[in-house]
Amino acid sequence: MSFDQQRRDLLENGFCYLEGVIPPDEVAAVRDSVERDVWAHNTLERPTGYVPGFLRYNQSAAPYAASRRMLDFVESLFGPHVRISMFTGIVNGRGIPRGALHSDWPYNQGGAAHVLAPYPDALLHIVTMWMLTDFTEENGGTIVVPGSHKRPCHPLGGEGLKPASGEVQLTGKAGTVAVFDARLWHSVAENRSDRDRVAVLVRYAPWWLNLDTLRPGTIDHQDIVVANDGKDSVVPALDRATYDKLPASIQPLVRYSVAQ
Ligand SMILES: O=C(O)CCC(=O)C(=O)O
Repeated sequence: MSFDQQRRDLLENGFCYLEGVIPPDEVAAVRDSVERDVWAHNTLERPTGYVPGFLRYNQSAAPYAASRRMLDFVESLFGPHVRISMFTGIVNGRGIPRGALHSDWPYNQGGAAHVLAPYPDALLHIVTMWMLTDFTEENGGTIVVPGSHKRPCHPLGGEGLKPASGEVQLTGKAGTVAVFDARLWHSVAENRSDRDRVAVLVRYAPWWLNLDTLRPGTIDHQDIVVANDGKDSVVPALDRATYDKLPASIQPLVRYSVAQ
């Protein structure tokens, strides 16, 4: 599929696929190390493995997330000086149940810091799901609702737990990256297989999007998140020693998040 078609899919349907971003002969090593480190640093109960700030523990996907192929795509939408806003290791273990349909930060109305619905019709934040095992319907390829990024809000309350008309699952070979607009309604799908589904979730932001509400210790996190109900996504800072050891290609994308 051409670059232009991928961009059109993202803008019109809310998502697209970039295939082979991690080459087939390299993806197994990335998967094994991500799976190991998600379970080593997970704070949730199996079958949910979810580790925000994953670059602190594992850098195996970093060179791909900062590759020219990825950045050319993201920069074609945001321009230069893009940032990685979140880098999360995910293992959806066998047996994980379906989750609620939602939009991601900064649109998620459940977070303390959010863009007020009705959403502006503009792409502000990009979510990328890196398939490290093949994603299938059986093992819980993420559920998405094509075109839902054009709707004014995500389902609220218990509504998100109901299947939505037209929903599909993100499927593809390991090494594929599914790219979606953060407004797109999506949810965890049940993993009905006998194997864990392994991924990293990398979110990209333009330089002008305020990421401080995600960062404990900043004035905006204190005033907008903590001083209200305190509920929102948190991205732990990178310490200087970890940052210095990151591949040089990814450093400009995460430099803003180094602990002062
Ligand atoms: O793991 C998945 O398939 C979806 C994850 C998700 O919905 C999220 O992190 O916002």
